Amino acid sequence: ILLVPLLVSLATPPAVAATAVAFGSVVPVPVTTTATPGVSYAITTSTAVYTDPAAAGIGDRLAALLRRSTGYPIPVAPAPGTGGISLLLSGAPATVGPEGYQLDVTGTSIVIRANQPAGLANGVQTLHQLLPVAADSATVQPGPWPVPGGHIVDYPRFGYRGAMLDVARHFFTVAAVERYIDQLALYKINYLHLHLSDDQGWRIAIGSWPNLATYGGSTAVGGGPGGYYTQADYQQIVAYAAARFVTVVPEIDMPGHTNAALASYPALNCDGVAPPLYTGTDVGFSSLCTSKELTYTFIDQVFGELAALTPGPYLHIGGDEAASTAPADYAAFVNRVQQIVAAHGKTVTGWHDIVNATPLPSTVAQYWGTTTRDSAVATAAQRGTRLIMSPASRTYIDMKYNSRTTLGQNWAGYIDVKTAYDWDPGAYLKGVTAASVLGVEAPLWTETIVTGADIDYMAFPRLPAVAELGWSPQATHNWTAFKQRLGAQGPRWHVMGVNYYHSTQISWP
Ligand code: TNX
Repeated sequence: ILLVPLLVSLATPPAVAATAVAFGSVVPVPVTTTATPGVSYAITTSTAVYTDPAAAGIGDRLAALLRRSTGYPIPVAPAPGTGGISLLLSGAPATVGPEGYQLDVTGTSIVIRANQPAGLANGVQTLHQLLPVAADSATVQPGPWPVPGGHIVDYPRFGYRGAMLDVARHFFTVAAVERYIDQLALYKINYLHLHLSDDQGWRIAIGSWPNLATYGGSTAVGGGPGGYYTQADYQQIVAYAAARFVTVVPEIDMPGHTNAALASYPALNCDGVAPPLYTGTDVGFSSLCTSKELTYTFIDQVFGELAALTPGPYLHIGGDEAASTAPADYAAFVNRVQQIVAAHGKTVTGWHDIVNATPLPSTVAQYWGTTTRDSAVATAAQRGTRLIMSPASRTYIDMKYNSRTTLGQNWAGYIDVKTAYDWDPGAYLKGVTAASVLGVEAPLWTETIVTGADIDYMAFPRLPAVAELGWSPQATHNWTAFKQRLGAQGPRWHVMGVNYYHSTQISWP
């Protein structure tokens, strides 16, 4: 009598049981979800993926995901097909725009419709979250593979949903960045901002200024070996991201945060003397020499090479914490750098300090302050400057969760999940309306972050919280509902090997 249940429980794989997910248990929460109770689609050995030709790459990646855990052949064929999973660039409501989609799961098929490939990619990410958690296993699992039935119509609130990774304070390999890109894409984050230079390291090879990478990239916070991306490495990251509908925004921080560059080339210094490399964590002590013509030749050549390698629209010029640059010099410098970036056909983004210059109409300022009042930023917004919202006390995922967190900093406070989630990017800053807000971004500074497991720990579960603020309509904002959907992601992260923080604010299943 006792043996039978014991055998049954032994035969059930522990953490990866292939049970159906609740329909609508998706992060970010879709605009509208309608479950069809009692109906589900079963992925079987005869399931195929049918795609419009322009979406073949999206179909291939979905099929690869399904093959890995199901062991089924999952062929990819041109649409139309009968049954199976269809990715179609027709029949989507116009209201879902370029990034939205419609998803229908019935007993006989799964159909995702969108107006653009980006929309299909987002629909596939929703489908991914509706797959049993076991689908994220790297090895073949027994199944079954039910997808809950229902109808979703979904599109983003903001066009810019970003994450920043500081690869300057500590260097992260191409593989680590690609892993992060996969994690971003799962939560419909569509911009990856790479902080490629700072006092402690220069992380991108520049052909016309080779010492930047080879010498300026040779250390890191704490004195480690550092590292840098070759231009081929950078292009690989850009292409990997693009295939997942993530656009890379490269940042070269200036005029401050430039010790690595100043150490690499004596001529960039006003006194012609290169400082030593720096491995500490102070900020505000370095400045490019704003009065030297060579400085602008340098910037033109660096941004020229970067623009040629970067298909996305934005180049980020940093501009933060320029405490060693006189205010008038700072304003003139930023104004001139904006022109250089524009001459290379790109749009400037910069930390919000740049509103102290005269932003071009196209320039985007990234708000990183700790208060909800900033009159200079509000005035700039009223004059047309668009904002990316990264308030440090909400979105800085390098902040500790609480006083017991060993990684991270606390200058902007402690940020547990509710603090990261419970604010409105469209109404956060006094005097700034949602119309000025391009979107949100969660920056991860890495003074204390060294490994991929460290990135996981700080990003999860806060990154999905910020992702939901960027995607989901304000009308759906609800902490109680959010924390339930977020908790349901825990078993998936476990299967994926994500080292997430088990916040006590969430009841993890
Ligand atoms: C401030 S926020 C910085 C970074 C640091 C970060 C640490 C901003 C634009 N600059 O240089 O890494 O604090 O949290």
